[in-house]
Amino acid sequence: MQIGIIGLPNSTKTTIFNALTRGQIETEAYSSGKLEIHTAMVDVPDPRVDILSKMFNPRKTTRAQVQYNDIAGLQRGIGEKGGLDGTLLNQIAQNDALLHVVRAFEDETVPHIEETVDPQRDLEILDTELILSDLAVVERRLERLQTARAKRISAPAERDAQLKEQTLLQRFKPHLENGLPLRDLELSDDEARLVKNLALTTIKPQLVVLNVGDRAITDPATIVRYDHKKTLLATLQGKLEMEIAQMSSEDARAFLAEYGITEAGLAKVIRLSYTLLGLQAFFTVGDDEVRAWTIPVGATAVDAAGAIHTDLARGFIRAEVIAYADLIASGSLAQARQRGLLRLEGKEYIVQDGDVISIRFNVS
Ligand SMILES: Nc1nc2c(ncn2[C@@H]2O[C@H](COP(=O)(O)OP(=O)(O)OP(=O)(O)O)[C@@H](O)[C@H]2O)c(=O)[nH]1
Ligand SMILES: [Mg+2]
Repeated sequence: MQIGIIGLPNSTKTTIFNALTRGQIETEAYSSGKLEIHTAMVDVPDPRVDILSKMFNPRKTTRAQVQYNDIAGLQRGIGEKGGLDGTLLNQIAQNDALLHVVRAFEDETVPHIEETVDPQRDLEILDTELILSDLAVVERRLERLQTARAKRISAPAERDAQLKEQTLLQRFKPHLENGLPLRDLELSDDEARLVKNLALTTIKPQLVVLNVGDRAITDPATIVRYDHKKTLLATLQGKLEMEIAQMSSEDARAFLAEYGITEAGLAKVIRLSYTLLGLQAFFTVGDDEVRAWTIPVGATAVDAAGAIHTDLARGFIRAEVIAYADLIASGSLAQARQRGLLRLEGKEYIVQDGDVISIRFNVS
């Protein structure tokens, strides 16, 4: 899973990136305005993995991971005239979801490119740039498809797909022209696949993070109104969270308690990202390794096998499954087996969040 951090210049993107990745990238009061990307992988915090690891005492414990990309270089006006610069656009488009950082704190020592602090306005400025950029992408692609049709340069099979794509893009265009993000549109899986390789940005699920500075505001609705599909809002105390992320876990716990913060920003943002992207975890366990894996909600046992290795999906026979809570309540896998809590499931079984799974397979 890759999450791209976007926001206006000096909106505190790098601060949030550091908070999420325990990073030490320098943050500055003045924005350089250059295209600059920082990348880091982060373990997904999941207390269930710690507990399973204690139970099995494996040689290796592997957590699911998320990659954060801190993308600088967006500003007002950038989406007009043919859209975003190709490199910047690709940097944004390669992510599964976008984390949009918006400044929501006053501090005279930190300049604001729009002079005043106004989260609603800032949210809309960047939104508009991305919508304009998508509109440029859609118009360019429509032109290309029309030329291909006029010149009949495509093979018949390809022509059918292109016609479908054209119909879909013709639906996108007025929607974008009305100033709305593409993620508001209901798309079938087939439709989503048709435009997957176009560098569209507003089609991506978006998590808006309001940096509230040192104010303990937890309800984003008190700051902005932003009602879109596949969109979640959260508040973070940016600088504070960054400092917490850079502490030892013991110090961090004490600090969180002192400030009345119930969940560290890192955990909160990852949790929301999972919700936003419709993801969940399942586990594999053993003396060798306890490991967390990420799959979409609704994925089947054979999908889970495929997440581990394509061979496991190909040679899939059965999945041996136990719910996390049942395993913990039993005390051990052997006990759980004795109690008859391990189930054998077939290919079509819908995996539940926290399932502990062992795949039986046969590849010849
Ligand atoms: N008072 C206060 N200042 C903050 C907070 N979070 C970040 N800042 C300051 O805001 C300034 C800009 O932060 P950055 O994280 O560098 O912003 P950015 O969006 O990465 O900037 P560019 O990449 O240059 O566009 C820095 O001086 C930070 O110290 C906060 O919670 N409170
Ligand atoms: Mg930065």
